[in-house]
Amino acid sequence: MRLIKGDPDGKDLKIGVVISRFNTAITDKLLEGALQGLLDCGVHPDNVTVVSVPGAIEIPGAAKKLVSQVDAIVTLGAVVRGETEHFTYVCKAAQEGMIQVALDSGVPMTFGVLTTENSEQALARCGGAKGHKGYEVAQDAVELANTYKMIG
Ligand code: INI
Repeated sequence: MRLIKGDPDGKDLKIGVVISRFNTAITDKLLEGALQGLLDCGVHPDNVTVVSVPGAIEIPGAAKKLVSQVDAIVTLGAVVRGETEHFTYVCKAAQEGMIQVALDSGVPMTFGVLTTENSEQALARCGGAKGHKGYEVAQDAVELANTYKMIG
């Protein structure tokens, strides 16, 4: 049997982070955790490119522009249901768009877009009781970049 699983070792990797600003109180925390996750994997800060976009819908487009420059992309955002049907469309656009870019490019991408009923649930997932999605998906991106390199 041949097991292919990358190490969470980022010392030779270039990583892109696409962060949306909608619900900034949440996304600022996601970014902080993601940058820490990358540092803890040994990614050099000079090898991290952060692209800021207005909202989750804009994430796939920015990621598509970035793919040729990096080994993996971390996407971060916060879609909170609130009172509006818009929630469903924003979630779907962000999710499907990211998957399309990842499949078309072959560059690994991780999905750190929180989709929650309210802000409390989101905050619990960026350094609260439910862990830190930004930190997790940053480290997942490093592992995946190495996995893809191993597959060849
Ligand atoms: N964008 C988000 O990232 N989160 C949201 O919760 C959200 N809501 O609820 O509307 C949201 N909308 C903006 C959208 O992503 C685009 O930026 C906007 O439609 C302009 O294209």
